[in-house]
This record gives sequence, C-alpha cells and structure tokens, in this order.
Amino acid sequence: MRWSLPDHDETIGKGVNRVSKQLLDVPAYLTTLDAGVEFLLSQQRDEGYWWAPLLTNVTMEAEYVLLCHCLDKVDQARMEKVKTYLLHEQREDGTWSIYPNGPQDLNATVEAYTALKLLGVSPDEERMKRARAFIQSKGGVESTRVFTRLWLAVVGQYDWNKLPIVPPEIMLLGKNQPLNIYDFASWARPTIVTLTIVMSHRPVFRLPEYAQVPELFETDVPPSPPSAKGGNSKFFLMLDKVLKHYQSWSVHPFRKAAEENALRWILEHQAGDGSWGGIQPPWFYALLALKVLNMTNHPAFIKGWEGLDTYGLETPYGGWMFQASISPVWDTGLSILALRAGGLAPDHPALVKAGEWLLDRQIRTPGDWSVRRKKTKPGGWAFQFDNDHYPDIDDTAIVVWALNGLKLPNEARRRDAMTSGFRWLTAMQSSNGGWGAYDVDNNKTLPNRIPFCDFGEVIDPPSEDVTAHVLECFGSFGYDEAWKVVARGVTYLKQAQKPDGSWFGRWGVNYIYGIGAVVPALKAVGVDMKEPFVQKSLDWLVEHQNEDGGWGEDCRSYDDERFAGVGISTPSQTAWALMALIAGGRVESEAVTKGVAYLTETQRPDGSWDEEVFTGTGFPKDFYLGYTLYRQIFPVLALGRYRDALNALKG
Ligand code: R03
Repeated sequence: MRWSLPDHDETIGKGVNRVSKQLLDVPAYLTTLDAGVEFLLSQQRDEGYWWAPLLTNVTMEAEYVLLCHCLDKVDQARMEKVKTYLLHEQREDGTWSIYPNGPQDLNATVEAYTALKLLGVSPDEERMKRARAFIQSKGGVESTRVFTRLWLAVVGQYDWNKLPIVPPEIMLLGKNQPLNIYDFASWARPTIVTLTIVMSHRPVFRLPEYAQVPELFETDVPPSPPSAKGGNSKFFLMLDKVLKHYQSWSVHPFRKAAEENALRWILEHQAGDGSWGGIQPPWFYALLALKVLNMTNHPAFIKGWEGLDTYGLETPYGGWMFQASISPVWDTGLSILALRAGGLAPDHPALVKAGEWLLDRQIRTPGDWSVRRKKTKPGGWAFQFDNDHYPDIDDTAIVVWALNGLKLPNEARRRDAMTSGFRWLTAMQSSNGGWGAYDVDNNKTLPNRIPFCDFGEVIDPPSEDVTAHVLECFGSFGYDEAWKVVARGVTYLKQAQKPDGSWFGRWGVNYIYGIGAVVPALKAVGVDMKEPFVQKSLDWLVEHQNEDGGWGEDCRSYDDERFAGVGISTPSQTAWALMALIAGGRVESEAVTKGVAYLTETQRPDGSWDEEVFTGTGFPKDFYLGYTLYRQIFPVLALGRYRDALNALKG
C-alpha cells in the first residue's frame, strides 16, 4: 500500500520561518533541509524513538488468516479488516505482487486467493476469476515455493508427502557437523527448528468445504517450481527420498530426543516481545508447533499469540496488516544521524531522549551469535524493540555511530555503551574481512542445496553494505584502536567491487545503495577519493542519473542487469547517490547540483517527501521491504552533508 507519514501540526511557525529565510537570500536547499529536519523531528515518539511501518507483501496477512484458522482463534472483526487490506492490495489483473508496481507474483497470489476464500469472498467474483486464471497459467500450486505449499498442506489442500523433509534429527547434530542449525542464517534457524516439529507431525487443520482450493491445481501448464537456492542436486533429491522413507516408518528411534531438543530450543529462544527472532515466519511456525504439541495453555504460546498484535497495523482505510518485522532501533539510529547532519546540536533535547532510549536497548546477554564467538562479551543492538537473542551488526554499527555524535547527561554510560558496542563489532568481523548481518563466517554453501531452501537467503555471508556501515562507524571515532580490522574491511570491499565500478546492495535496492554505503565509508576511514576505483563508482552514478535529476533503481535489478541503476527517481535513492558523490569530492558537479534540486523540488509543503516504491531488500529476488522513514531520513542526511561539504570548500 502507499503509506504516507502522518502530518504534523507545527506548520504555522515554520511557514513564517521559510518566508524570512527566502528574504535573507538563503539557498533553496537549506530551506528544504530545515523543513526536512522539522518534519523528521515531528515524527519522534514521546518515548524518544522513531518507528514507522515496515511494508512487505500480502503473504504476511494471508498466512495470518490461515494461522488463526489453525489455532482456532478467529476474530471476525479482525478478519474483516484483513480482507479489506487484501482486496485493497489486489491489482486490476487480479494478482498480487511483492513490491509496488512489481510483476505478478504466484506465491502471493495463491496465498491471498486462498485466504480470501476462507474470508468468504466468492470464487465467482471477477477478481477471484482473474487471480485463478493467472495461477492456472503458471502451472498452479505445484509451481509455488515450499512455504506456500506447506501452508496449503497444513490446511489440508496439499499432500504432505510431496514436500521436502527437514527432520527433527538435525537437532542432534553437533555445532561442527554439516547442516547443523548454526550453519543456517539467524532467520532460517528458528524457522527450521519450529518447522521440524510441524513437518514431523504433519497436522491438517482442514479448511471448511467452501474454502477448499482444488481449482488451483487445475492447469494444462507444466509446473515450474523454484529450485533450491544452490540448484537441485541428485544427492539431495536422493537424501529427500531416504528421509521420506524414514518418515513413513512407525518407529523413529531418535525422534523423541530430537523433538525434545527442538522444543527446548524453541522455549529458550522466545523474544521478550513474544516473537521468535523478531520476524514473522518462525513466529507463526512456533505457534503452530506448540499447537501441534497440545501446548496452547503454555505461557510461551500465550505470550506468542498476544504479542502478534504489536506487529499489526491499522491502515487509514480500515484495513489491518501484519509487519514481517519492526524497525524502531534502525529508524531511531538513522534518524539521529540524519538530524545531526541536518544541524541539530549533540545535546539537543530530542536527540538526548533518543540517545537514552537507545542506551536502554543495548543487549547485555549472549545470543545465537555467541555459538561462534564463545568468549566475546555482548554489546549489540537488535532491529526490534525486544529481541535479545539476535542483535545485528548493521543496527549496532548505526547505533554506535549515532551515539558517537551525541552528548548525554550521563557521558560515562554513553562511553561504556559505545566501547562495548565497538568491541562487539570488532569481534564479529568475518575471516574475509567483511561483516555479515547477524553472525561470523556464516558462509558455508551446503544449506543452499537442500530442497527445502527454495526461497530467500538461508546463509548470512558478509555483505558490502553492512561492512560499509561498520567502517563508517569506526571512521567516526578515528579508528586507531582497530586499524587492522579496518584495513581488512577495506580489502574486502575492494575485492567485492563489480567490474563496472558498482557495489551490490544486499539490504537496500540495489547498486545505488551499495555505492551510497561504500564510498562514504571509504572516505571515513581515510581512503583517497581520487583513487580510480572510487572514481569509477562515481562515474557509474553519474551515468545512471535520471533526466529529472534524481536517481532510482527498481527491485527488478536483482533479476535483470538491465535494470541496474534504472528506475523512477526516489528521495531515498537520490540521497544515497548524492552521499557517494559528495563524499567522493564531486560536491560542485552538475550531477550533485541537479540531484539536490530534485530533492528541493519534490519536497512537499510540510517538509516531507513521498516515496511510492520499495527501496529496501529483505532477500534479493524474493522479498522486499518498504521502510516508510527512508524517504525522510536519507534526504535530510544527504542535504546536511551537502551543506557541510560546501562549507568546507569555502573554508
Ligand atoms: C537494513 C538493515 C537491518 N537489517 C535488516 C533487517 C531486516 C528485517 C526483516 C526480516 O524479515 C524477515 C522476513 C522473512 N520472510 N521469510 C523469511 C524471512 C526472514 C526475515 C525467511 C526466508 C527463508 C527462510 C526463513 C525465513 Br529458510 C518473509 C539487519
């Protein structure tokens, strides 16, 4: 959906301010910057944090509907709102997509169609006919990913025998044996552990007659299911057959012990907010697993069920949606950085409040990351409010860097938090010099090969953007304490550069995000911006500037190289490009002047920007994120840096 940030009501004073600045002949971009700062400030919550909707796609709500059905917890009023949301997101052709203006998506369309049927929408309605025709034209349910077919199996619409198996016995593998759960990414791990229980019990919570979907199998088109991330190998297909045979036995000697391990792991890993890992998939699957084990009276189930509401959102038109994850720490860290760049003082009351809020969120206990870094002391931050098992490196880098720009009443506490955060980041560097998002050296490719893993990433190797954020954080300190760490990070980034000069964007779309992160980071750690490899990335940006002066890059760039750097201009991507060009020494270039003008001209009267498309990446090709505050944070950050760079030139 299009999600506008709420208006703020301080427009009266600001209007006057704008007029008087114009009279004093202040450059237009400074007026824009001030209005942008004001608007961003207006979005701060009373408790001191920033938190805006994290948008994804309708598989969240469709699965929510199926989950409520399975758990026998159907709230009719809530369901009506979900129906409103699903119908609102449906396009003219009857399909759903996984990002605004994106291509028709089979998984999303199958799931939303099924949910709508359960919600009472008649299959005879034109919109349902269109959805069905699309599904059938793609080979039907057999062409969907494993997760989609798994949901259909759980509601009695798909044969459990046709799904790949992940047996609970993987819980008995040691931490150094192949395919043990710690070789999977932090998000895949709880997903797999919870699903082993569901998949070994194979529950069926059959949909009522009217909601069954046999028509989604009726097709003349041969199915083309996605393959495992690493390709389908004979070995793993054979292993799957063996496991299916084993599953059919009536006795499984190790299963009881394995399941007990899985259950213990699940109970130990629930987050303070009731979720598992602060993300939707393991959360829903954990509730299903507890249901299957007859544990719906267990405190973990109750807390998990009740926590769901905190990730829900009412839409302005009366719909209800479910966020795949929530971003308060990320939004807050970035907002502080933007507002400092925008000119607020280190001890501005709003920033003090935000800084203290962040200090309270630092994680002081070990987590899954400790399995590979046993002796390292904690010190990270998570993305969400309360998710202590999974601090991540990206959030920690941004928060430590943000704290470094503040002056707080308790300076000793701020220093202590920065020091422990800094040390944690240092310890979490991978062997190749880069940083992953959650773990060290989570780069074994074997998990990619199991047939179950046909959607999203299942490992968490170092990425260019996270590495850049850590380096820029370190650069903000002067990095004497860690110069070797920094040097290895720079080496990693150099070897990761694409032949055309760009860097890949793992968590933001796409090469514009990569370059926008890497170049300012290289500058922050003292790399000479005149170096040809840096200049080459800046040339890439100039070549990809749009006619309107902005930059944009479509999510399609992950599937099709022709879309690299190509897309409608957006405020966030324009800001990323500007930050790289400014850091790289091109402050006075025509490209930068035009980019700044783009931001000035597209700002709304209230100081905000609009952004119609997603510029965040969950998993390249498979899952995208709309960070609602990016449109505000990054233009402010870029314009603030523009002002500083111009001032530095003028001496
Ligand atoms: C940008 C920096 C901060 N950073 C990124 C935080 C991203 C948070 C969103 C994560 O949400 C998820 C959604 C998911 N879906 N499916 C999976 C998943 C994971 C995270 C998924 C896919 C494959 C497997 C398991 C889970 Br196997 C919808 C650190």
